[in-house]
Amino acid sequence: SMMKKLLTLVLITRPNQVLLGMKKRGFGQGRWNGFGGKVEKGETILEAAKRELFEESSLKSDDLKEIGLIDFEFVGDPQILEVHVFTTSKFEGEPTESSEMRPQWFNVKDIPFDTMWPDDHLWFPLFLSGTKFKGYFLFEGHDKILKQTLDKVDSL
Ligand code: 6U4
Ligand code: NA
Ligand code: NA
Repeated sequence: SMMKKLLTLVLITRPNQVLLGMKKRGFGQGRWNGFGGKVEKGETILEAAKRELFEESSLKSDDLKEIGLIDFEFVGDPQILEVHVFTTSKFEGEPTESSEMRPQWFNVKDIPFDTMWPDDHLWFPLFLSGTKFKGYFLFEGHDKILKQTLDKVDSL
């Protein structure tokens, strides 16, 4: 709807590690995150996830699996961000810095939550254990969560 914006977020894994990118500009600048962005007219959410992954990291994957769905609301903004979270361990290419993201592998025990969106430490454990989830977070600004829900689900 007019008040929902569709976004993607892709988390690439290899044994005991996750690939994150330092966002160099735009929304979430200065934070480590997965790769993703806005779904454009005429593409599916999955197509958008693959496109943004390639644009931001140079990686290609035909194996993206949706594992999470998170709605973000910001006080004073009627638009909800509906973020579709995907993951895979099957990909081609070498992570390469783009104008938007500087990729780096992190050990799962060493994920830089202090330099990530404040919701991430809440749902990353579900993602890392292969548990599908749905969440809702109400933010005041970009640093403070006022309300939240997070549920494991069987399907998205
Ligand atoms: P463009 O048009 O590419 O300049 P930009 O403003 O940089 O857009 P974009 O498209 O990269 O934003 O999308 C924002 C990304 O941040 C998406 O992958 C979704 C993700 N994101 C937004 N809020 C988040 C949050 N609270 N936690 C999180 N990821 C979030 O982990
Ligand atoms: Na983006
Ligand atoms: Na984008």
